[in-house]
Amino acid sequence: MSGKPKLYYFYGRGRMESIRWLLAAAGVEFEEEILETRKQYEALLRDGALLFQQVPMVEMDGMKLVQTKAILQYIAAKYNLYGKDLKERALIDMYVGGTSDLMEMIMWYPFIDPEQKEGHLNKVLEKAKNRYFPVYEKILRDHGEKYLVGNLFSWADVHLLEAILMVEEKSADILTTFPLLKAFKTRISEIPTIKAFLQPGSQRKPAPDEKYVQTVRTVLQTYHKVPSA
Ligand code: GSN
Repeated sequence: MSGKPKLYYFYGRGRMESIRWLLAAAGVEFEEEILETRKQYEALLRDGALLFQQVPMVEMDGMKLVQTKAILQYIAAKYNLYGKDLKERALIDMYVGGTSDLMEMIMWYPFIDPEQKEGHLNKVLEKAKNRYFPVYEKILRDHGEKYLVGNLFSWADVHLLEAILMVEEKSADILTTFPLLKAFKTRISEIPTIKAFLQPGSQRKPAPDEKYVQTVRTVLQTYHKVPSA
């Protein structure tokens, strides 16, 4: 064993991408087992490797971690990206909760029936613009600091940058009316570990395509019921 965390997921973003982002931001190298076939997934089930028969699963520190939020919280705490005290931790959880809700709506987009895609996307962009981004813009304006919580780089910053880039892929000029978020994006993107993750050839995954959707459906043998935005 290499000692590096090993990530079990598809070749795509889905629920694993925020975990990749957080490990990369923390400067932690990781390996990936890419699930391409139903057989691979069944082998994991047979081995009892997936506590709730679901991925993401991350093998690290002698554990087989599942449940995306638990995995992220463990990594954030282990690598000092989770605030200085319980109150900062609560703020980080709240801010990450918002960016998670926003990103989850975008995560479902490729699985939506074609005729519903445009309506879903419009709702997501409306919420980004009128519900989520104004909150983070105000937080940065009110305290005037570089980072969202405690004047210290945290998981909340990593998650917000991931969300901003994801929304920008759908609407390139979304930050026009959010000058502080624009500056935040530039600032956080310059952090060396993040800068490296943003370079081509990193373990960051591309936006989902039809092949990704088909692989997920084949491996899990499900047709996702998509929650509405
Ligand atoms: O956040 C979490 O990790 C869990 N609460 C949900 C994990 C989950 O739903 N995983 C899916 C694949 S990733 N995309 O949705 C999964 O493994 N589904 C198979 C199943 O039988 O539920």
